[in-house]
Parts: sequence; structure tokens; C-alpha cells
Amino acid sequence: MRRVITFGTFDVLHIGHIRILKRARAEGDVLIVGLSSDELNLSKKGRNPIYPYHSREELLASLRFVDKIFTEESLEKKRDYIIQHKADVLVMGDDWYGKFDEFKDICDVVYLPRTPSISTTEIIEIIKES
Ligand code: C2G
Repeated sequence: MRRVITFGTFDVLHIGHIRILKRARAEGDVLIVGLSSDELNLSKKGRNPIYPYHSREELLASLRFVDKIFTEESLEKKRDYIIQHKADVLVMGDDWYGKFDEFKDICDVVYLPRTPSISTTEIIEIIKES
């Protein structure tokens, strides 16, 4: 039973998120998602997410290829999370390319191409302009 782990805020869920989650799940048999807390998103991106944690969690939980969700409280606890959830492979979009190679001693690390020309930031800008 190959356990896959990935992390993100997954705010204003869009096709880029769906595709990375689907491809991450395809790397194993179980997909575990470390969902960034609202506070972590604020520190990562300098703003609160559009959707609060419970909404983002509910959206992810509705996806058939997401098997388990936990709260990612800190970017610094990734090693603990990987061990705690017994992950065999860490999957991230390639905007993080190389950033998680330090974990190759405890799991495989796979970077997958991001879906081009869509991001939460762009969606927010479009909504603001409309
Ligand atoms: N992603 C993608 N294509 C896009 C947008 C995002 O493949 N057009 C991927 C990202 O590469 C990431 C995942 O979707 O793997 C989640 O993206 P975000 O919610 O923006 O997450 P991020 O801020 O990158 O947080 O500990 C790691 C961080 O929590 C990741």
C-alpha cells in the first residue's frame, strides 16, 4: 500500500489543483493531503485565504482521489508529517522543484509539472476586475 503525501492551501479550488491531486494519487494507492491552515497561508502568501480552512477541507474531502486530510501548521514540520503519516512518496508541483529533496532519505520525492495559466491569485484578480 503505497502512501502518497502532498501539501498545499488549495484555495479557490481550480483545475490546476484537481490535476495535481489526481496525478499525486496515481503515484500510489492512498493520497494524504497536508492542508495549510489559514495562519500558514497568511505567512506563506501574505494574505488570508479566500476560503477558510473548513471550506477548503470540505471541498478537498469531496474529491474521490483524496483519502485523508490533515492540517499543515508549519512548512518546517514537513519531515515530521511525512514520518507521522508513513508516506512513501511526496508529490508537489514543480514550482517547488528541488525544494524538498532533503526528504529523499525518508521517501521518494516527485515534482509534477504545474498546470499553466491558472492560479488562485489570477482568479482573485479577475474577480476584482469584474
Ligand atoms: N498547482 C499546480 N498548478 C497550478 C497551481 C497549483 O499544479 N496552476 C499545484 C502546486 O504546485 C502545489 C499544489 O497545486 O503542488 C497546491 O498549490 P497551492 O495551494 O498554491 O500550495 P502552495 O502555496 O504551493 O503550498 O508545504 C508546501 C506548501 O503548503 C505548498
